[in-house]
Amino acid sequence: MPNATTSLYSVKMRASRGGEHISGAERICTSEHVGPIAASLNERALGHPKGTPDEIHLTVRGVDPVSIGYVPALEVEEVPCQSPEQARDFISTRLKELGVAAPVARRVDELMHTVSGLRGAMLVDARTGERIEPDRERGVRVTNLDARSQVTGPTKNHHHEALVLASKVCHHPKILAEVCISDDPDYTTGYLAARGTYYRIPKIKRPGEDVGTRVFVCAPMTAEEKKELISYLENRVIVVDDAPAPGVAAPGFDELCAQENRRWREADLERTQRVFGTAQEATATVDGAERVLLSSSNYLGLSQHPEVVAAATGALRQFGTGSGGSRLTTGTTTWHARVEEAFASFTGYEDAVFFATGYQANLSTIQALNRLAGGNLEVFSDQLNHASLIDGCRIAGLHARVYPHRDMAVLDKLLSVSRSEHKLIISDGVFSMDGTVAPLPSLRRLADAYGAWLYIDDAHGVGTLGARGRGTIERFGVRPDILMATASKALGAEGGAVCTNAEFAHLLRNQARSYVFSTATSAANCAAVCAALGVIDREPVVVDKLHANIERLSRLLQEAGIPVPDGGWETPIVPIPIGDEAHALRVSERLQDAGFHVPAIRYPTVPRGKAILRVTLMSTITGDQLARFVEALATAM
Ligand code: PML
Ligand code: MG
Repeated sequence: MPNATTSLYSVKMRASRGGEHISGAERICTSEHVGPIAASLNERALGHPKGTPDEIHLTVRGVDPVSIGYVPALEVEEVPCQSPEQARDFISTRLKELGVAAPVARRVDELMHTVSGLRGAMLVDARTGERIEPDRERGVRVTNLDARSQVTGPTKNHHHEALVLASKVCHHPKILAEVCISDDPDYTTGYLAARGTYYRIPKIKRPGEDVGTRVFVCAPMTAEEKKELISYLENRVIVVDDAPAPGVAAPGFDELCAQENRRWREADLERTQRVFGTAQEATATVDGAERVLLSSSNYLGLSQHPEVVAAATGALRQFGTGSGGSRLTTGTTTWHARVEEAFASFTGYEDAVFFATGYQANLSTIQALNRLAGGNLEVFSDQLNHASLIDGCRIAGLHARVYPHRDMAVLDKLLSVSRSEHKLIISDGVFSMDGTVAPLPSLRRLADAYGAWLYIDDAHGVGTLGARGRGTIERFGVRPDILMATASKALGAEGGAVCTNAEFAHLLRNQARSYVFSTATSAANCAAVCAALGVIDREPVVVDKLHANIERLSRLLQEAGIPVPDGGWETPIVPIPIGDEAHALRVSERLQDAGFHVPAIRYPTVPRGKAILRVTLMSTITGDQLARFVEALATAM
């Protein structure tokens, strides 16, 4: 029923993965803010360091404005605390000052440090020290609250959210005090709130310590009063009239960075780099030790091919190292013009536009396509697409409709209900983590049926698929409207070429931002790419060698009882399923020790519990090396 006064809504977000809680947040707002707030809470859920949720619940519920209570924010006082021991002393002293008997204060301290993992807070009777909440497993969850000063951001503001919550809690006459330690292992500031003051206590726990809970110390109550209190905490809508808290300094730059890095590490997202002392050849020096290299994208070994190196050296002598500007200023040499012609003729398109990296090519091309569509491009994107395609959509402000990996039935359905004039289907040609190939014929058919443009990023297909190494387009005999071919993988150099019709190529040269505003890649790099394309053209045997290695590895794996798809693998990316993250790391370590460099790929690059070893093959790896590898793999697993 429409309200006589302003309509207010409560917007709540709850995100989980496999049933496990990841994050939650809520806001109260007027109708025009519902959309943006829901979007920002959704973004927060998706960007949470604990991982990508598989379920996000967004609830929007009308709130009767007359029922809302307004309460003042607590005054914030910073406690100069140097250690968890000092924090405990401070809390027990303060509780005693509030009239809490020593044994009860000790009981609160004990609960704070032994109970964790509750979704809600514990209620403790100030006279007996007993827990009085009805559900001990869950505690009492304080919800339906917000602040007037709408402090929001893409990440959680612990302090502000806690201040708002404590202000609601302590406003109730039956609450004598609230004590809180964050359940975030990295967030070491906690608080005690009582009598209008929020005592902010730094170093309440040690970083990484697995404690975290809230205790509400309550005055003695009748059963009826307790019911009323719980209903207030859970259901009563409270807006906290907060002023920006004085004296609460934001963490300094260093501290903020350290916090974020720690969070990343704790979430198991931190990665380290391997340092190579030699070229990307079948045998390479990795972190000072010699290893058979089974993780490079130098699929055809062209980065060391004498012709490729000679071409780069010649151009280096003639043009020097840098290009001195963007393609539209000084950055176009004869080699830049030649590399674009070479790509166009290699792939059979009217023209090609060469960017410094494939990543830049995808970003700017999607942006330009959206602009071409008047800002109304509707994008349909495979769930496993490369980050550069996802980022391209994001940077263009597009919300892509994501279809399950290679699921043409779902794509068909999504396209059939689309009302957009301009539609774009984007897909990797070869998927970089699972080595699968996009169903190009079906994609082309659907694109034609629904009047969509088809964009294929064939970074891992060019040079590796098809008898002549033209990639997925040759493998299927299908022509996308836009083909992004990279020079950085099978071609052994750097850069990304957008192969397309003459008009769109012309448009890109004028409007693609990373082409216009980024310094061009060097002439030497362009010369290397031209030579690499020439080698594949003249000596398709390098491609045959790669195909032979893919077949050989598939056979060896099968013989060793390691799962391989029917008919064997088709691309040089061969994922070995392991499952458990820790086990994958162990297997990878054991292989290192046995002389093979194969990285473990873990969540979040692949789903949790689906860790793989990602083997990539080069044409230069010998049959003997592969046989020894599979033997070592079987032992390591
Ligand atoms: C929580 O994570 O829920 C509690 C955060 C405590 C915030 C303390 C502060 O910084 O004021
Ligand atoms: Mg918390």
